[in-house]
Amino acid sequence: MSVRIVSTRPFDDQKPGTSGLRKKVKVFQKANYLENFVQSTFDAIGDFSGQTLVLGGDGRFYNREAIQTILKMAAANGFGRVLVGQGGILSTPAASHVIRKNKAYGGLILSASHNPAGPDEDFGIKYNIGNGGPAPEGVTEAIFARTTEISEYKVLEASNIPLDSVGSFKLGDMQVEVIDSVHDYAELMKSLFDFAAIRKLLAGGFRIKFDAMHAVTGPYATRILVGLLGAPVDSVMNCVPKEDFGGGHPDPNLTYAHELVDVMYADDAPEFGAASDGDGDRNMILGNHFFVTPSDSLAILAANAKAAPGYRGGIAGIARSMPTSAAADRVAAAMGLSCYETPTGWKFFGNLMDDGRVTLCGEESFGTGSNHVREKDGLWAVLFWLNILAVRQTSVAAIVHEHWKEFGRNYYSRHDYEGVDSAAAEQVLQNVRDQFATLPGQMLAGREVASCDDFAYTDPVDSSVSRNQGVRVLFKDGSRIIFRLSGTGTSGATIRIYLESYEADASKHDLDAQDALAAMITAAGEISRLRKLTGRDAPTVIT
Ligand code: G16
Repeated sequence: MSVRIVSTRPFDDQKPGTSGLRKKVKVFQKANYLENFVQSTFDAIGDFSGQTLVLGGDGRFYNREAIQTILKMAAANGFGRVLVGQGGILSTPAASHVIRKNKAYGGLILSASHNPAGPDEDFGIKYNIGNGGPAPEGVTEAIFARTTEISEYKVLEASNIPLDSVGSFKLGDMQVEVIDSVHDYAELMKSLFDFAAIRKLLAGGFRIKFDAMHAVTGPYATRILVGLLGAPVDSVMNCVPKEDFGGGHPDPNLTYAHELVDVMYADDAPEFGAASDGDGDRNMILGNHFFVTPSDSLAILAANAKAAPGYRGGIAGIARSMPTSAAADRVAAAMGLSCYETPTGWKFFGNLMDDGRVTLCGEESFGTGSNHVREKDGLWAVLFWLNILAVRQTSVAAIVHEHWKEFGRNYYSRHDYEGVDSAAAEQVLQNVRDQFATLPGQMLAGREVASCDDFAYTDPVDSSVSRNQGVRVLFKDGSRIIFRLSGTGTSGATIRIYLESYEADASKHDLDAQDALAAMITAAGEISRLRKLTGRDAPTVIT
């Protein structure tokens, strides 16, 4: 087997976004496109000779082909060992755990998360560092810089490795271990949660429904919920990963997870429902006829953390992304804990966790997790909720209502306008920026504007600064309107508008969030002139 050095030319569109490089499959299939990005990553990450790389993906179309290419490139570039998930499957949180457990140098995760899959849809690749978390901006910038000047890549001339059963193979001087995709992750979950109590809850007739949306969590949910916790087989749905995710959009929200939503809002609905996304890091939590917002979920997990054995000793602190509601801040204040507000993107939590400042982290974008790995973790959140329900012996809705009664309710909603013309989307944000000087002091939606800014974050651990992370209109009563452009889409632009207002009075906690926020929603449209610029009358998705 010999190493081939292939000449190549840079592509001008390989800048990683919020979470790695995401493009249409057809783009990744262009000659040298994947290879350029992988070689640029290898060139940028330092000296890994003889070290271990973790490799796996969410099983979407092009996963298997990309894995074979990357294995041959890893061998040619001097890695000592690659741990690859069986069938090429590793959920994002499982990959994070495998990196940490094996003290790997890093990992390549092949996923475009919740974006649709198939020959005409999306593919993605991201590099995670040795702590198991997404590469911080310094690393992604170095990778991007390398993509702009790359002139050759290295690949081993070799046959493909069989991925479908666990085994050990040699690829040149490099060892390839095809590992069970679920085992290590399931062991980690057992160490954090009271499996005996959850098993008892489920055996007592507490009915659950988990929707893997034809994506990566299927094998994990089946082994853990059905195999280890004894849930009936029909407690899981869409649990065989498909290369096109069944033609769906595996984003666990009320719009895209409608199959689960229909089950949870039917007359004979189970007590608990949950869904995860393409690569297994997002989660949506539902009760019988009840939706838990991701922001509330983070706050509730924090307030009830001691129910789970893994967190019985207490939590160090909480972090949330800036657009996430301040519900968790109230819990942190009551518990005497620090609460950090970071830009959107799980990568910003890594330093805080590594430095021991926070245990729980969460984002409004259906992401919750803890320092057990360095990624958000969908099934972890499901098990945490089941553990709390097993201890408290009440319903999801009752837990949330009691939480609001104690801490107040942060009414919250996100309005997404997908596939908008990029220039128009930029202008929507600019329109608000143009009023930064005049808005403060004005009344908007019946509230006084306190200040406006472009959110900037200084990492308290390494002092790195990230600017332009969202346009904020902050009100005197704590309400907020935030405008941000998505960093994960692959065509056009997606405008996200995040709306939040706080209500302490428990007699006013039963409004529909859209009604409670109606005046703010109108105000957001007016100050941004969104309708005129985009031609849109209504959001594509409301969560
Ligand atoms: C990714 C990041 C998340 C982030 C989300 C935001 O999620 O991992 O930390 O909250 O993007 O996406 P956007 O920039 O579109 O608002 P995922 O699940 O796609 O990897």
